[in-house]
Amino acid sequence: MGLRGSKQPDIQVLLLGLDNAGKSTFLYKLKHNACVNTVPTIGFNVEMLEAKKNRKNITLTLWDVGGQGKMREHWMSFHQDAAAVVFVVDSSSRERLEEARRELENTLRSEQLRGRPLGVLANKQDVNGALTVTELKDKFNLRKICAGRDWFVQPCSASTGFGVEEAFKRVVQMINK
Ligand SMILES: Nc1nc2c(ncn2[C@@H]2O[C@H](COP(=O)(O)OP(=O)(O)OP(=O)(O)O)[C@@H](O)[C@H]2O)c(=O)[nH]1
Ligand SMILES: [Mg+2]
Repeated sequence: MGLRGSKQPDIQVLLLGLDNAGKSTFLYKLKHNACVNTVPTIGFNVEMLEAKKNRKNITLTLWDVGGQGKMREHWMSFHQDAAAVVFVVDSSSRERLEEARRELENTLRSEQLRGRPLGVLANKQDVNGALTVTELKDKFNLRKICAGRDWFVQPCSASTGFGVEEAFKRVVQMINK
C-alpha cells in the first residue's frame, strides 16, 4: 500500500461546554486514564486518541476549547472541521443549566455543524443531587434542538471515570467515516 493509501483520515472531535463543566478532566481521563488537576483552559488543549471502527484502527483528534465567556466567541473557529461535537454539562450545577442550554443551542445553529452528530455528557454524576439524563433531556429540549442529527446523552463522571469510555465509544460509533 502506498503512502497515500496508508494515510489515516483526520477525524476531529470538538469538546465544548461552559467553563467548569469538566471538558479538560474528561479529555485527560480518556487520554491517560488519570484524574488530572486542571486549571481553566485559556485557548485549547488537543490530544490524539486511537479507536477501532469497523475493525479498523482510527485516530481521533480531540479539541478541548476553553468555556469561559471570553473563550466562547472562538468556538466558531473550530466548527468547520468537526466530525462530531461533544457538549459537556456540569449536572451538579442546576443554576447554570439555562446558560449551558443557550450555548448548546447557539452551537447547534452553526451552518458548519449542520447534521454533525452530538454527544451530550451529563458530567459530575458522582455529586449528590446531580441532574439525571431524563431531566437533562427535558430541560435542554434535546429532541427538538437535535432534530436532523444523531445524538445521545451519556451520564458520566470525568473524575471517577464512570461512563467516560462508554461516551467515547458512542462518539466513535456516531462518526460517519
Ligand atoms: N465532582 C466532580 N468534579 C469534576 C468532574 N469533572 C470535572 N470536575 C471538576 O470540575 C472542575 C473543572 O474541570 P475542568 O475539566 O477544568 O473544566 P473545563 O470544562 O475544562 O473548564 P474550562 O477549561 O474553564 O472551560 C475541576 O475542579 C474538576 O476537578 C466530575 O465528574 N465530578
Ligand atoms: Mg478546560
